[in-house]
Amino acid sequence: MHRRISLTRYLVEKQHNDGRIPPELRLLLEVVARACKRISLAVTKGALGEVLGSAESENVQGEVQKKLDIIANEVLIEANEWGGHLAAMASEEMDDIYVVPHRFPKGEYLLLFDPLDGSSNIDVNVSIGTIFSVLRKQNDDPQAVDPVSAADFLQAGNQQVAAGYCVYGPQTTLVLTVGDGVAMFTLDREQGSFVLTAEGLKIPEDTKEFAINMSNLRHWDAPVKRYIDECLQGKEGPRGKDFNMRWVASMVADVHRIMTRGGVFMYPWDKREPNKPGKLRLMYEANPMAWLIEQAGGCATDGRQRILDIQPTQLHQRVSVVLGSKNEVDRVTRYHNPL
Ligand code: P6P
Repeated sequence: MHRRISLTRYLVEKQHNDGRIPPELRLLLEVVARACKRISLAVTKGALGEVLGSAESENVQGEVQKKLDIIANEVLIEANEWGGHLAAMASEEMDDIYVVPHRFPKGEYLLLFDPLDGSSNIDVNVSIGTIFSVLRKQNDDPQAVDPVSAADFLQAGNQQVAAGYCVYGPQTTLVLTVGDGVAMFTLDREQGSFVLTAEGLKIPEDTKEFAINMSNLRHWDAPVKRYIDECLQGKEGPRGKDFNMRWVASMVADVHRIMTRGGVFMYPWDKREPNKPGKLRLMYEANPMAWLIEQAGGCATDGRQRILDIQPTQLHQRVSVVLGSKNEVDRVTRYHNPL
């Protein structure tokens, strides 16, 4: 067991000892973690908190919003808007960016989040989570009419300065990177603080576990069908080993399993919506998860290119995702890019 280091102490040491993060970024990450604690409390209340069920509204994705989606979004906005560390926020649950109101001080950071990923699992008590990504506002033109716009958010994932997720499961666990590896913090509910429980996470380069929604098999492209078919053939097939399958349908939970024991997660393009590159969102799902996975020694592509190198053109654009154990992701990418 680690010497008991709180998230606050971990971030202070990153700031002072390593010079890794400036004070405003440390404040931002502490505020996001505090918001995740509040979301965790709302989630664990379940039916007792009258927070289950649909909000009878749709988000920009055309998906029915759950009450907890909206609660989580509001918690993150209210926690972060007054601190002076942000210029604006973007969320899966909001069509447009949220510019920090004039009455509050402004900062140089941009915060993006999926406030509650895995909503379809909320009402059935399966793990869900918050995903967040931090960018730095690039152009600082004080004369600009609009101090910040959606265009400021359209930066490739390789520009992130921090990324993380919080999974609300049997434990509430915050997983974070600021670019020098991945650390994991478990919420001590008695103390009300996140405590460092693992750092320097490393994803095994090989795995026997894949995560994909098999019900979409008939809709996949040939390279994905080939990869999954070879896994299903087991030790008698070309892979020479048996595979296991897991699919939680909460990206946060599936990625956390991979972060903890390896595996490969896939949400590829499929022909149900041929004009969309995939289901998952680039800016606040794929980019933060891709950076975390790479920081832990894994790989993350859209089947053809590194996710973190994709230059976004729209705030809510989607992307295919293949991420996890390096040698498996490389294989899937090879199948998409035959020589
Ligand atoms: P499907 C949750 O809605 C989500 O965005 C991801 O968390 C998850 O991996 C995926 O969608 C599940 O999608 O089509 O299997 O329900």
